[in-house]
Amino acid sequence: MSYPISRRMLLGAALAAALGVSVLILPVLAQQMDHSMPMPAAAARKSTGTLPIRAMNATVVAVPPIIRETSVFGTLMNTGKTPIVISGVRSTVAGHGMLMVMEKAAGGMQGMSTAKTLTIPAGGKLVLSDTGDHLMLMKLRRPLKVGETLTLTLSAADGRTFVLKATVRKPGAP
Ligand SMILES: [Cu+2]
Repeated sequence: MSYPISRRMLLGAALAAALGVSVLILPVLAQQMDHSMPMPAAAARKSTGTLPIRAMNATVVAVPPIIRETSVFGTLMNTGKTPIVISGVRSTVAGHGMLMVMEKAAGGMQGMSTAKTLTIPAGGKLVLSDTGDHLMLMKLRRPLKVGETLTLTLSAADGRTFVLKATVRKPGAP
């Protein structure tokens, strides 16, 4: 059985497209699989070091046991010379953590929404509060006790982390 010419050309084009795609993909796969190859610049910058952060008044807001999520406030100082881009927060007491920003919605109302990153400017600070940027711990695995210190891990896009010790406090308490 012979296909009409248009059909053959279509098949040929499909084959060429498939080949073209594989030619593009293969080097990428080879780089990912062969660890002896020189790493691309972006991956080479990956680090496991500690972020140059100083934390002040780190607070996990105390919530009734029935509430399964809470906020984290405080001030994060960047003691380094380059901006710190925080891309995640986690803690063993929570199923997952989120980065939050306050935004003005269309009606002028303020609402919080998730953010992929929060940035601490070089030599500057990021204030985490109930009216601005903050962190949230979701799916809490156990009730939190007022006065206990929780360990949170902040991570940056470049792979560095910072262990944040935060005290559980009632809202408004110093
Ligand atoms: Cu929130």
